[in-house]
Amino acid sequence: MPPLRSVTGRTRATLLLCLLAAGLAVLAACTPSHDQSTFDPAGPIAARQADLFIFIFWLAVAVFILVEGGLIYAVIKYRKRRDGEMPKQVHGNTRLEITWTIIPAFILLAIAIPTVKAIYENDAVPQDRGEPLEVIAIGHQWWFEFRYPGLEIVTANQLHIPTGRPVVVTLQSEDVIHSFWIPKLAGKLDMVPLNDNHFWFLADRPGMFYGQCAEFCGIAHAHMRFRVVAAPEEEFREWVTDMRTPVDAPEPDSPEAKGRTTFLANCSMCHTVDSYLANGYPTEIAAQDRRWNTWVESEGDSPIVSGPNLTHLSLRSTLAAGVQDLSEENLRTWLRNPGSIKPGTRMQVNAQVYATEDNRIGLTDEEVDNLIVYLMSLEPGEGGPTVSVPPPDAGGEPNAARGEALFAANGCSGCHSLGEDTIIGPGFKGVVSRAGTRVTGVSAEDYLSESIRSPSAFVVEGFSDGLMPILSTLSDADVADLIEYLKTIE
Ligand code: HEC
Ligand code: HEC
Ligand SMILES: [Cu+2]
Repeated sequence: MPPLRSVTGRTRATLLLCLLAAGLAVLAACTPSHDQSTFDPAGPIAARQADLFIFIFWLAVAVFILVEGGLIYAVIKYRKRRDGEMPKQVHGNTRLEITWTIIPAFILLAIAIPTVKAIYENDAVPQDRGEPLEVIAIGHQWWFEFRYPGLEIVTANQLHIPTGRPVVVTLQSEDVIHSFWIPKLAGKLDMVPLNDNHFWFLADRPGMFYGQCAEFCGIAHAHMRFRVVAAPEEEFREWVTDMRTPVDAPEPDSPEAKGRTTFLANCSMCHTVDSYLANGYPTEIAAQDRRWNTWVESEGDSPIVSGPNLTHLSLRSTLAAGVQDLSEENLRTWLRNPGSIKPGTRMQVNAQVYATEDNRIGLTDEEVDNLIVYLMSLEPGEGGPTVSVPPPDAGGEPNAARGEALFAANGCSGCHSLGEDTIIGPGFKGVVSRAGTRVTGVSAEDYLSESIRSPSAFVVEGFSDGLMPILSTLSDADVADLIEYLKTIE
């Protein structure tokens, strides 16, 4: 290394400037007006964490000034003054050494008391702030799933909560370790596979808060974000009602209708769009488990993986797990080539529709346009919340009217017309009379109930397997009623 003297005045000035600029950049990270700043807490958990940080910070500043001051004092006072002359050599000073052992012990105690207190306070869900809202947050590579077991809602990447009421979160992970962090509200806590973590938080004021996975979990870790929308109780209730309200059926032959058909054929194996249905919640949970297991069993090679629930997508404000705003333009870029927004998404790696030469979507521009119109039309319709299917008849007789309700409520009509036309699955005109002739030795009833329960058991010629969803929530009575309804389709 050249001696320091050779550094010219100009380089030194440049170096100093660089250092100052770097310092300024670091300080700028502390501005409370940043979306991910911890210096602008919006709830008690984050506030306690910030208070602790500030307290420890000033203690550290005091220690820094004392220690560095002592150091600088000693360096100047006892510096070498004349050539060849050794300064006075000293060894040990019991009194000083005891002092500087005791002082740090007291400092650690001063830090430990409020820290332990805050740990206990942050652990106890407040009893006087209304009934806690229960949420299950699940980390996936690279997006967040949110389930509301009490409200039977499933969504992704955007968590809605009421202000002023505690939210109790169960943290889970499907694949690797992720970490749940909403800088202005709470965190960080790890999401560990096969080991649930629990915590709670509360938003004191309404707002759109930024969340981020805080664990290096893979290639798109930095692109694994989410939003928390905190709104007054009434607004939150409106969102809950919206999420339980079906979309209006698209006009036949409209771009939405065409987009829906493209979606059912290419996307619905990984994405659910109708969790507002009567059985939507348990159905989606079972479907996600199945998608995930399919992926694991194939060692990552299956055309099906668990994907974000897209029910009422247009109510969300972001795309690709909080990375971009939701807009038609961004959707187009995302659908054509997800990797241009987020490298390594399983959507592009696994979906059949991207198994093209250049890994771009294997659909025409028109099909993509229709898909976009369809996705943007996913919003609560005029029809009001889902009419639930009545309970099965007590007598045990199959009930065609109830079967018709089940047919609509479970989305069968999206894929099966009542005529001869194929939508995604065969049209159901005369389905019962042909059912008995489909497979030799299998009666019509058995064929139909098997086709509904495990669609892969018999695959109709000319159709591909894996498109019809497995509706594991259908009871025996449900299947009997569905068949009774199919019998009425001439
Ligand atoms: C192999 C399963 C799979 C298929 C098939 C698939 N996707 Fe996806 N999709 C995913 C996964 C996984 C993600 C999450 C990507 C991420 O954020 O890392 C995703 C994300 C999305 C998102 C963003 C959701 C959000 O909230 O950020 C949209 C929109 C979407 N997909 C639409 C589609 C459409 C339209 C199709 C059909 C052309 C499709 N997907 C086919 C797995 C799939
Ligand atoms: C996403 C599209 C989709 C949905 C939703 C769907 N199906 Fe299907 N269904 C298919 C496809 C594709 C086939 C043909 C391939 C096969 O046999 O698995 C099929 C086949 C069938 C068959 C066999 C028909 C025959 O001609 O042999 C029956 C019965 C059936 N579906 C009933 C239902 C019922 C009842 C529901 C609602 C609970 C339903 N499907 C929901 C796509 C769908
Ligand atoms: Cu992560």
